[in-house]
Amino acid sequence: MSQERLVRAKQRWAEKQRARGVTARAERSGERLPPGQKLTTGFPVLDLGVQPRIDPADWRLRIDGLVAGPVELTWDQFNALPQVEDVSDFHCVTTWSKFDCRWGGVAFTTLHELVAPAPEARFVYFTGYDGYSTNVALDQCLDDDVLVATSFGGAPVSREHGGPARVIIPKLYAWKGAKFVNAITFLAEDKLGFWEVRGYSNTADPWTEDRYA
Ligand SMILES: Nc1nc2c(c(=O)[nH]1)N[C@H]1C(S)=C(S)[C@@H](COP(=O)(O)O)O[C@H]1N2
Ligand SMILES: [Mo]
Repeated sequence: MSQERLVRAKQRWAEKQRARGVTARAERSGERLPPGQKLTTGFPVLDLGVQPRIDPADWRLRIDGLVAGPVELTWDQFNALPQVEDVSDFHCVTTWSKFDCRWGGVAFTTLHELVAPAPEARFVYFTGYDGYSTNVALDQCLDDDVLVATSFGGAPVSREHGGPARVIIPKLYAWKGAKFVNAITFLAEDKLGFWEVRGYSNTADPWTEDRYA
């Protein structure tokens, strides 16, 4: 077969497969959807039954622990930091995933630089205004897709989804991202968060179905 005909034949085959939804199925069972997850187009809400209402004038983000310069940022100070956007997939341990979430806010690495953690700091403990907490190894937080997000899809993060600001760590199950975030603490020793003390995995890798400890 000539190369031209081969290419045409492949193209027709690809179009047919796409029409039959093969691409979508392959994506669901293949590389993009972690094992045991189902794709959702909605955006379920998971919280502790409280959605704190925080006026931006009262909002604070404290960053402390083993750092050279602890800070307590106001809403204006936080928003004056360099802003980034990142599109990522969202995987909840209760088996739903959402693709192509466009988050905007401040990169974790920016906050890390701002407070200059000591070399002994190897863990991060996040606290939310609702009393939620979660812990993550510092090296997991330093990927450039880890954000303290204030926008979703170009609009402010809604209260139900953790506004004014929530943490996003795309490579881990979503419980590792604190909604309504209020404090970020750098620690030398790991300290288990809300779900981690209740049997959820400490490492939370969706690709190995690392769900419960
Ligand atoms: N403050 C706070 N953050 C939280 C939670 C919570 O209850 N409180 N739930 C976690 C869980 S289990 C998941 S799956 C995601 C859910 O985010 P969503 O409600 O925007 O879907 O937030 C995580 N962060
Ligand atoms: Mo979750």
